[in-house]
Amino acid sequence: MSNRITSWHSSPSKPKFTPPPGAVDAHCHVFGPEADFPFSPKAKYHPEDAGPDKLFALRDHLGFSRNVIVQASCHGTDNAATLDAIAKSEGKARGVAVVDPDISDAELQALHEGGMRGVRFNFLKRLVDNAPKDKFLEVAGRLPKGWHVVIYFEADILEELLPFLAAIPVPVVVDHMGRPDVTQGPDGADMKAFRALLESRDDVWFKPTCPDRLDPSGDPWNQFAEAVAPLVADYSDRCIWGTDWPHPNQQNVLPDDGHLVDMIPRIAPTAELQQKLLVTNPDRLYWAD
Ligand code: 0GY
Repeated sequence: MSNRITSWHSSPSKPKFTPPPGAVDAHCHVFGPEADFPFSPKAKYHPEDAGPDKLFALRDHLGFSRNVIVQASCHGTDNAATLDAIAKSEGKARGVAVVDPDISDAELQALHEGGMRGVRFNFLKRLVDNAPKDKFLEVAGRLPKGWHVVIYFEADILEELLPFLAAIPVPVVVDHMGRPDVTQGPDGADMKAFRALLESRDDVWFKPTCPDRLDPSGDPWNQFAEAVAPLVADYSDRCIWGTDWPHPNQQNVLPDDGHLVDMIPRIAPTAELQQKLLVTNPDRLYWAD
């Protein structure tokens, strides 16, 4: 592969919104550095290095206290780069791993000790070659205590995934709300289907994240704000928020992370909602022990 992608804004603005003390950016990634942590031969994109130093500088710039680092698909099932970033965070980061479903129980336990608290199952065909549901369920049944599953899919496959989602024996956190079409508005078909999933069990969580990916109208992403705020209000105990830095695969318009942070008071307008979204909820999932 060639043409390394720089997918992040070079000088994000300072947000107007000040996150509360202890706030967690609960969806971000690290890339490499490649010299230490080579990308997977199966990676679908080849990013520039975006290591822990850059991530922690952004955390401080945006006014956050902690990170949840989600293993990105470009690193495949080798979690070394993510574990390295967690280790360098001085207790300020936890992680979500991507694993080979044949992983041993001892290896899962080692990931727990390295700060992982969940596994991610990715169903995006442009990012991964296959997503073996039966094997995913097998590994979900033997995760370390307190772990959850993070799942990434697009709205058009939600219906076919329902039996699989219902069978997952631990809490489920849905990346970017399963990528609904936010232009349909808060009562559109995609949001209705996603609400039905949230109603189907009380341990399905979601990330009201990625306006830059979901709202074609662009920054300031008004359609995203309109479609998503009611979801956060109605399910305020089950949402966590993140920047998605370094925005894997973004190439045309790179989101200003300060502007992404300024989406928070638009989807969570009260101090109480902001505290849940940024502190209480991620604490329950990632810092319970
Ligand atoms: C995201 C979104 C994307 C990429 C990945 O692991 C990844 O490569 O998650 C995407 O391209 O939509 O949440 O980071």
